[in-house]
Parts: sequence; structure tokens; C-alpha cells
Amino acid sequence: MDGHRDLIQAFRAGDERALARAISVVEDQAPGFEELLEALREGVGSARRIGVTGPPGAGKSTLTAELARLMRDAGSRVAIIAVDPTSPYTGGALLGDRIRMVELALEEHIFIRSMASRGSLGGLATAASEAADLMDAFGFDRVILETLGVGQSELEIAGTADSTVVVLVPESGDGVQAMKAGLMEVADVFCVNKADRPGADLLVKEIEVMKAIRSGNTLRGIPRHHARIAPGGAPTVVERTSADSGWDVPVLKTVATEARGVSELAGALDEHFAWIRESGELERRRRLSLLDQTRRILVRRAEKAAIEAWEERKAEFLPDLLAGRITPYRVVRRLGELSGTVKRPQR
Ligand SMILES: Nc1nc2c(ncn2[C@@H]2O[C@H](COP(=O)(O)OP(=O)(O)OP(=O)(O)O)[C@@H](O)[C@H]2O)c(=O)[nH]1
Ligand SMILES: [Mg+2]
Repeated sequence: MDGHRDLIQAFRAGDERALARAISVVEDQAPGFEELLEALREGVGSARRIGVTGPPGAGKSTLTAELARLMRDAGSRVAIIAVDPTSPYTGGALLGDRIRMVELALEEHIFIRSMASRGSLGGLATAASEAADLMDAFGFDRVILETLGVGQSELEIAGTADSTVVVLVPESGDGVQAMKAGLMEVADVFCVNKADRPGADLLVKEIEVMKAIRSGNTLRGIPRHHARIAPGGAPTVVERTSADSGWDVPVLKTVATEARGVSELAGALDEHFAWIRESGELERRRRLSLLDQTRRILVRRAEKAAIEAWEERKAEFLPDLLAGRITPYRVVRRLGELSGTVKRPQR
């Protein structure tokens, strides 16, 4: 914990290596990580958080890089979190992409961090939003979270952003896929990337039609929004109200590899931010995020305690469990009684 005192000092002095180390402490859930986060909360809430999500290979990283450059050139300090990327921040990418990202990482005022989901207890969304908090407290003006738009935890991460860009591409053809994956609900701005390829205009139309369906212009009586329920039954923050409360989700075309359309994207994000701030939506989203974060921290602790109790005691139960003399439910009841993590069951 003494190490953390030095770390906190270096962080407050503006040393980027301290920021990187603090994120590692959080990612590893090393001893004292929650205290570290608590000590470094001053300033959290100042940065604008932007989510960039979409199917694999849609050009999210390329677009994120160009957006970051543009914001940097406009005078902002930009931090990027790439969540569980298959490319190109950590490799697995074409050489050219990797080189581009390394170049970006070396540029002034852009800080890049990737995070992997493997084994992160309590969920990636929690770790990613905690990393975003650190970047925010460190003094970055913009935090961009790139996540793959497939799966609950990825959408949950998008749900922690103030504005979320959903990136789709013509060749996968698939507005419908996006709708199925729940991407429609999280989109504040749609980006049809790879607009240099055929089919971009068609996809734009498809998205416009789906927007109309969702906002009830075409079909009446279909619930427009419903809170998604995460595995385990906990409601998540990803329910968005854009279509209900007056924000018309723009559909833009970009060619990320040529930085085409990126300034329009930045403009749309500025407009969206101005709108959420004025309409009270920003406050609502931030409030939901805070509640959600608190719930996730609680669940993470409970999960940790339960796993520790199980690891400590399982040797006692295994023979009876495996021989069928005791049910898993009884084991859990007994563990609860022993560790006090759950209410004592009635007999
Ligand atoms: N033709 C064309 N290619 C693009 C465009 N944008 C990105 N690409 C290429 O598409 C490929 C994937 O781009 P990435 O930026 O890595 O896509 P991603 O969505 O981050 O990919 P993952 O993180 O792996 O899901 C790369 O080879 C890019 O050079 C574009 O606008 N037009
Ligand atoms: Mg990527």
C-alpha cells in the first residue's frame, strides 16, 4: 500500500507512467486497488466519454484513431481504451494497422490502453469504467472506449459512455444484425464506415428504416425501449432514450482509412453532447452510470467473497457432493451459513 502512496503522488503530479500503472493495479485487482481508485476520484466527471462499438473489423480502431487525432488537434487531451481488441492495439492485426496504432500511441496528448476480458472478476465493464475514471481524474478531456459490439458486457461498456457511436459496414450487409445484437438501442450516432465500398447508401437507408420502426413511426404498439436484463438478472444501464426524447440519431458515412467524414462525426458528437447536457439527459445517464457502477462493485465483492469461501471449504464438501450424499444447493446453504455471506436459510 506504501507503493500506492508513491503511485498516487506521481499520478497527481501528472506522470503518465503512474496512470498506466494505476490502470494495471485496477485491472489486476491488486491489493488496495479500490482504495487507490477512491484516492484518485477527484476530477472524475470532467471528461466526455465516447463509446465506439460495432462488429469485428468494422474499422472501429481506425476510426477511433482518426477521431482522437482530430480532437487532439482541436486542443483536447485524448485517452483511448480498447477493450479486448483482436486488432490492432495488441497484435493479431495486419502489420500496417499495428504500425499505425504504435504511431498513434507515440503522438503527443493521446494515451492508449488496451484491456482484456480474460479472467477479470466482476466483469470487464467495471474494470473499463474504472480505467475511464482514472483517465478522467488524470485530466484527459476525452475518453474514447472502443468495444466490440457483440455481447452483454460490451454493450454495458457502451452504456457507460455519454455518447456512443455504432460503426457498421456495408459488406456485412447488416443493419438487421445490428438490431438483433442490441446495437440500435445504444446508438447515439450511426457511422457507416468503409463508405468507399459498394452498398454504403443502401445500408444508410436500412438504418433509417430501422430507426423509424423503433421510434414507432412505422409500426405502432411496439415497445420502443426495454431494459435489457443481464445474465444473472441484473438490469443494466444500457437502456437509452434518444429516440423518445428528441434526439434524432444521425447516420453518417465515413472512410476511416482516409479520415473522410471524421470531422462530421466529431461535429455530430459535439451536437449530441450539447443536446444531452441541455436536455438533462447527461445528468440522467451519469446518475444511472453511478448507480450501475456501485451495483457492480457490490456484486464484484460478493462474488469474490463467495469464491474465496468456496475455495477454502470445498475440500470438506467434495466427497459428499461427488458421491451424491449432498446436493449443490445444500453445499451453498452451508457455505452461506459458514461465511455469513447469505441469509441463514430456514430449515
Ligand atoms: N476500405 C476501407 N477499409 C477500412 C476502412 N476503415 C478501416 N478499414 C480497414 O478494415 C480493417 C479493420 O479495421 P480496424 O480499424 O482494425 O477495425 P476494428 O473494428 O477495430 O476491428 P476489431 O477491433 O478487430 O474488431 C483494417 O484493415 C482497416 O485498414 C474504410 O473506411 N475503408
Ligand atoms: Mg479494433
